[in-house]
Amino acid sequence: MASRFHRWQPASDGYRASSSTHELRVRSPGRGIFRVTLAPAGHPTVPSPAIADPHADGLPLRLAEGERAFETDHGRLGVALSPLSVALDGCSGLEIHPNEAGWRLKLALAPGDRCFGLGEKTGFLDKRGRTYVMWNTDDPSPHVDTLDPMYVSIPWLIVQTEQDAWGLFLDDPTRTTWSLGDREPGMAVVETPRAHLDLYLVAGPTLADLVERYTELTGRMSLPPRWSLGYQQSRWSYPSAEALREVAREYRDRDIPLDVLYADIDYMNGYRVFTWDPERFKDPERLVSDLRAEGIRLVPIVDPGVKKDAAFPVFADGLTRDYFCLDPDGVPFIGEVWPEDVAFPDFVRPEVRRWWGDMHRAYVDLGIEGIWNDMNEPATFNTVSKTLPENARHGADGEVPHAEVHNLYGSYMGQATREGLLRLRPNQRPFILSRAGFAGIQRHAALWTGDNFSIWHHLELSLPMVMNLGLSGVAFVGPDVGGFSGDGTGELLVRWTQLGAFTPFFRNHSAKGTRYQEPWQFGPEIEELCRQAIRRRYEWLPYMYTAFWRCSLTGEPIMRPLVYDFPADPVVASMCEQAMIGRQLLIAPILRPGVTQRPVYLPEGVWYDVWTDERTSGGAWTVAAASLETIPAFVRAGSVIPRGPWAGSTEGLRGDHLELHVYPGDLLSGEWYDDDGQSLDHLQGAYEHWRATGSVAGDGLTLELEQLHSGLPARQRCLSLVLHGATEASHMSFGGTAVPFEVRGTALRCEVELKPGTWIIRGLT
Ligand code: MIG
Repeated sequence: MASRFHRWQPASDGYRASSSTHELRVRSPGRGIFRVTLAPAGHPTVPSPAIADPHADGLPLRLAEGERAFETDHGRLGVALSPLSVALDGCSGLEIHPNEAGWRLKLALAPGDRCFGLGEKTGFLDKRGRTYVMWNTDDPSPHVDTLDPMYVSIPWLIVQTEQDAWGLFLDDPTRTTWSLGDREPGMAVVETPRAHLDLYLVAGPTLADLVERYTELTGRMSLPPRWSLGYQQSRWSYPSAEALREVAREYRDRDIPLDVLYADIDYMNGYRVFTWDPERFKDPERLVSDLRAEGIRLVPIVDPGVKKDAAFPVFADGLTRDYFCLDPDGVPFIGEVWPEDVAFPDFVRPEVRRWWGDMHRAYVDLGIEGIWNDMNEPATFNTVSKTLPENARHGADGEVPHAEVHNLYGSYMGQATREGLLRLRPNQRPFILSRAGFAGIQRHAALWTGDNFSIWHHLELSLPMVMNLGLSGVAFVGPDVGGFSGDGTGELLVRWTQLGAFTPFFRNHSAKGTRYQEPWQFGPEIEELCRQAIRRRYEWLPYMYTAFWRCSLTGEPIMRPLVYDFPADPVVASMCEQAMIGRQLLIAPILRPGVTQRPVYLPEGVWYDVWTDERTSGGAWTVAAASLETIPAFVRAGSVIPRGPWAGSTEGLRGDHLELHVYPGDLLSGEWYDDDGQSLDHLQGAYEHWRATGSVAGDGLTLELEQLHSGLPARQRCLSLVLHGATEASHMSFGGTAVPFEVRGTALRCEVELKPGTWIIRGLT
């Protein structure tokens, strides 16, 4: 880009400036969002599939400040042409420099600036001080801080300054590099090898604003089926239908809730996708329906590699249609995965996605409702890079080099699978779990964080990893509970299960050759502790489900760092050994063996210990007791939390018994969302949404329960109202009628019919 840019010219959707070789464009695709593209003249930049709606209308843009800034009604972007740099209002400038065939971006970081986001990365919450590469990779080594890259690439950086936060999304699926105050002290340096620079600058000022805007751009998770929020058990592998039935039997006999069992790769006939081993899985339809009768869904794994076997119809058909990725010579690239030689479907092409999606009829016809996508980086064992060569070819004419779409492969596979399931089961929510992905993966699949180890460090690591994914738009995520590789201990499993009960995705999974990891494998004491933790998940499901619904509307992460909710508190600036689950619950998991108490920081306000109802004033550290049955957990004063009795599976949660748990504070608020848990009818209004608001004054409490939306058939339901931190009252009424109540330890409780009304308590002590 040797030559200079001429003056700004208005364009159909923004402004452009040209040099003799390049075209620079500025647009505003949404409130507080500016898109800056820089590309060789005559070669317009096309958004990647990360962008949910590439045709969305932008906002009108005005030139301001003597052509040195652009304005919309919702923000301002400063732009200098020589040297080229862009800056959101009040934020430091991002310099743009040519770099070999691509670009280098430079940004000065102030000493207190923190770096969040970047999707799935090892290390702590603040990513500053290291260099990260975006290149989806299946690396079996332990996920220590120096291991990079991982399975997922999300080129979205949040810069949290001491005042506010802003974000940078580089819509570029190639191998970009992010050096955050590492190679150049005090500088963030981002490099792309691609000639097309496609940059979004997103204004805050809060993390909540940023995630909302980023997910407006890259899309949001659609509400998953309720069963996928339940507890799940997996193993590489339960090798036969009988083995799976046995696990289901154990869960039911032991009265431990369970919603999902997984069939890992050994269910297949010679690792051929869409098939079942004729001996070990003689009657999969029967297996699926028998498990289903117990409230358990079976989710099979589906890898992208199609066994190279002329007699295997999927391979033969894919070959005839030319649907596989090609090597540089134009013949199908043959990798080596579990089935030995395999070809890789070219998911980049819509017709291939459709073909693949339709193939899921083989599963859907058996009653299967969810699919687990693995190895979709894609991983192969027979190349040095452990993936396709960068010059392998995609596209109908083999015109797209692998290097340009590598990071998209997993997302495209998730899209193919989701769209296929939606076609095959119209109006039923699919569940897809993926290992790899790019920005926007949240529209297609949930993620688990891959092959961790059964070690305490990986329990701790899961917190910042899940939270940075949440800040990167992917809220439905969790680690393998108990750890995947290596043998764990009973104590580790208990602590991990206690945390898992509050992470968005909650699945116990373990590797071949390691110790079995179901809750009962470590003796009756450990089993009982896991049972309690898993039941807790079901008790809190109304709260979790409501948080999932919120997330589907605004992108609001379900599990997030404290800085998200308390941005002004310097103590929590980079904190990641505690987390918020939704707006009202704070958890502080135990992360070391033999530990039965831990320091917990409670931000400003008053907090209730969930297990003892003890009140503590925040803005201070406290020490929480945590014998092996307890995960320290605190609720903000003023919260009204929907809960319910546990059941053996989400199916048992009939929604005919709701509990509202009230934690007194000056002002009370809470909400509850419910629907049928499985169809898309909620998008047409078939849901209900309740709001509780009220106050505590003197010795009285008033709580008004309103139904903001009632789109479900009316039915008789029971509501338990529970007031925590109180031991006596003189009078209680609901909807104008006096109601009897009982004192249970440190709470007062009454049962009424669930309907709108006002709960009034007098004479509280
Ligand atoms: O090369 O399917 O991350 O969850 O159990 C290992 C076998 C392949 C890796 C996944 C893991 C799964 C395993 N897979």
